[in-house]
Amino acid sequence: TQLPTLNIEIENKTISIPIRQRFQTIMKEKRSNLCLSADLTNLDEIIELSKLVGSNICMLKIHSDILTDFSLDKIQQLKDISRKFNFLLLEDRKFADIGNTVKLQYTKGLFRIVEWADLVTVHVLPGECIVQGLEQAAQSINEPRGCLLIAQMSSKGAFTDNDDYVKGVVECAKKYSDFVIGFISQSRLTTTDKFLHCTPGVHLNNTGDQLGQQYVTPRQAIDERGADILIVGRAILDSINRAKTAEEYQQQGYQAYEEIRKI
Ligand code: BMP
Repeated sequence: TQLPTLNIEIENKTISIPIRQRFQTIMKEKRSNLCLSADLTNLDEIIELSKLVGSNICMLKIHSDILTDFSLDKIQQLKDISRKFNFLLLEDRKFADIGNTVKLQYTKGLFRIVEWADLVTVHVLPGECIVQGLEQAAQSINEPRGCLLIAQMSSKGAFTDNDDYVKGVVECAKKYSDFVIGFISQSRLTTTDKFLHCTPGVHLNNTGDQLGQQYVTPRQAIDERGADILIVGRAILDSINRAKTAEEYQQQGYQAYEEIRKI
């Protein structure tokens, strides 16, 4: 398999940067390990928000299937902003079907996810064929693409709380490590720095919601849950000043990341 790469023109020379390396460079350059989970139902609002917090985040995560005004034009605008502010776009699609079906879900339909999402999330429940299907589909695009495997979930009673399952997910990541650049996780799963651990369920003021979400603080997420990237949604979205709150999570998150991971 070919490494997913981004072709960038520098002084008329084209260089290729694998998506994993690009992610790590963005984090270092921007001093940010904050992924904003923009769980809003209006893409125009997400576009405005992404300009407001663009300099504070290393990644923006969306759920395109909750948007009431999705269009390929608007998603292109968001993609342009992500390039301007230098953050990745993650579609939290949570693919969970057989290889052939996910290939279609990734490339076709209303959303044509492969055309704009740098990264997607994937359940490995169907087995490694799901990753094969997505990786194959990604090769039709002349831009780097990658995925995050959902190893563990933040919600109460998650069935991912099973050592054998998690071990299987890690094995799958190792086998397809060109396309799989990390995990959605609640603990450190590998000793190498190769895989980025992205952890949702982060909030400074709440411990959970009414529907099973469980929160830890940014420092706990990094120290106790092994996170590299903090995925933060309502803590920022529901705050009075989203820009200021995003900056707080960026600063607290990156400071803890530097101290704990000793990068
Ligand atoms: P919030 O910070 O508002 O609770 O949002 C968390 C986000 O992360 C949601 O978009 C949710 O779908 C996602 N998420 C999660 O909360 N737990 C997981 O285990 C995996 C997720 O993708």
